Amino acid sequence: MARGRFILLEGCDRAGKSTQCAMLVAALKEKGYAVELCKFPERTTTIGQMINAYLTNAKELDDQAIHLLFSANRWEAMQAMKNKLREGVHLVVDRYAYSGVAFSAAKGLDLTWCKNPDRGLVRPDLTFFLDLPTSEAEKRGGFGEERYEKRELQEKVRHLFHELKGKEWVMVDARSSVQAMHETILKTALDKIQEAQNEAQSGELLEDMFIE
Ligand code: NYM
Ligand code: MG
Repeated sequence: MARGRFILLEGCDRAGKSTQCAMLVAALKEKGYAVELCKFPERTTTIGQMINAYLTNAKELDDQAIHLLFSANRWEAMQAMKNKLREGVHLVVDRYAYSGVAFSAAKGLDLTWCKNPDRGLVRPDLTFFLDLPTSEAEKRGGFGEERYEKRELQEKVRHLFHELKGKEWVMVDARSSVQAMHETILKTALDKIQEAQNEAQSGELLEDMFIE
């Protein structure tokens, strides 16, 4: 049995990631695939609750401290994610280490320093980057509710995402309709899953996030 595929959706705030993640999970399930949704930050854990307090402005933290908490929030999920992938379950993931680096570096932290705590996490097999101009994001409902949802910072984050673009990235124009985006994402994800199933070898996990 082939291992599950790690499919990530990344992007700036209000790009439509959560909607697309939910639609992708539902469509893959309907086709009979074992698939689960993961989300970062995962706000339900103890670390996640600290992150939530920071994002909702209930708590102040140094930039370095919150950066490390976001990373720890991924590491605390890692064993469970690896187990799922090895069991053949596909994971659809809403944000990951690219968000971690892009948001912290946008605040002025050193890029290499930002990557280091996430080094060695499982790397996604496929990353969709939902690209949306900041001027469009601002018009969408809810923008500005949380920390980081400010025009100037989002511009920097978007620029950094483009700099971080990895070889497994697929760019998606997030100005397209929800349905059009879904169709593109589903087709590409199915190709990736089927390509994996045709491999003679089931494939090892890619445990080399940010390791060149
Ligand atoms: N964010 C998210 C970070 O700053 N670092 C991270 O590692 C991750 C995963 O949290 N503005 C930021 C990006 C978002 C915010 O994410 C909350 P969401 O997807 O809106 O819950
Ligand atoms: Mg958000």
